[in-house]
Amino acid sequence: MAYQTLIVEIEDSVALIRLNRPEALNALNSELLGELADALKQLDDNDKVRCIVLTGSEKAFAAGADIKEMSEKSFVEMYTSDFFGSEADSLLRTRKPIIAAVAGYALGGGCELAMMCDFIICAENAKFGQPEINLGVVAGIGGTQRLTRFVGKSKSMDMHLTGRFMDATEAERSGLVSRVVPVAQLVPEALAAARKVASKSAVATMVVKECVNRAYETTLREGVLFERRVFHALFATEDQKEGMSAFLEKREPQFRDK
Ligand code: CO8
Repeated sequence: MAYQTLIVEIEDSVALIRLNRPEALNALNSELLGELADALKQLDDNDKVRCIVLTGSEKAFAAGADIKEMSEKSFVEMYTSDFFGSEADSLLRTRKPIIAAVAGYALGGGCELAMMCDFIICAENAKFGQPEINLGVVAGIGGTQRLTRFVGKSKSMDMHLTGRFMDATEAERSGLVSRVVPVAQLVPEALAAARKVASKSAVATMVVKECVNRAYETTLREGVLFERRVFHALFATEDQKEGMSAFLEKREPQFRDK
């Protein structure tokens, strides 16, 4: 998988995607987002891949949408091209788990991209922000909605209205990230987490993803009902029998994704 703006490696059932536009702190332009959508689709279709890690550099996960690319566009150009809408939608269609490993800046579209992943592990130097207000605009790929669900209204308003950055400690305290690790440990820790996810039943991991995401999209009652139905449905899988037998027989399960 050869790309201009990404480096993709696959090892032990885990794919690592590195955003690679160092000259622009991994700013998200059409080329990068198009390549990312393509890579995710291919990895989702690749039976050897069971979990995906998305990362940037030590300085920047991504410093936002590419301001140079956007600055001269008109409303009609943005609207008719559905600027970044289809790329964002295609990221969300990925059924395999995606872990964001964030070091340095995750700003604007970069913060939004991290939040579209399934969970975020960040390095101690991470800085999250939605500074679009400084450019006279607003977040455009879900920031006002997702950050609010992650950290609550008051902190989300603060971030969006002042454009201030949130450091790793605050991000963990606020529930935006699941873990904070030293910079050098970021990718190894994310890959280790991905290998752990990859060792589970792929059917069950897809179901977990659907269930947790449903919590953001429906009422509690409907979400709990959905969970109950898919919990029951998993009893139609061999992996459920294997997982429970392995526990009772005090051995490691051998999941076969069936
Ligand atoms: N776009 C384009 N280029 C960028 C971006 C960006 N978002 N961020 C950094 N760069 C470039 C700089 O222009 C610079 O390039 P050059 O060397 O050619 O001048 C290079 O990266 C290095 O950047 P700095 O010299 O500025 O590095 P610093 O360490 O001094 O500062 C910062 C780092 C604080 C990250 C600073 O670069 C910055 O503030 N960047 C902009 C952050 C920002 O405003 N992000 C939000 C962008 S808007 C957005 O994301 C909207 C999302 C929704 C769009 C979806 C559409 C539907």
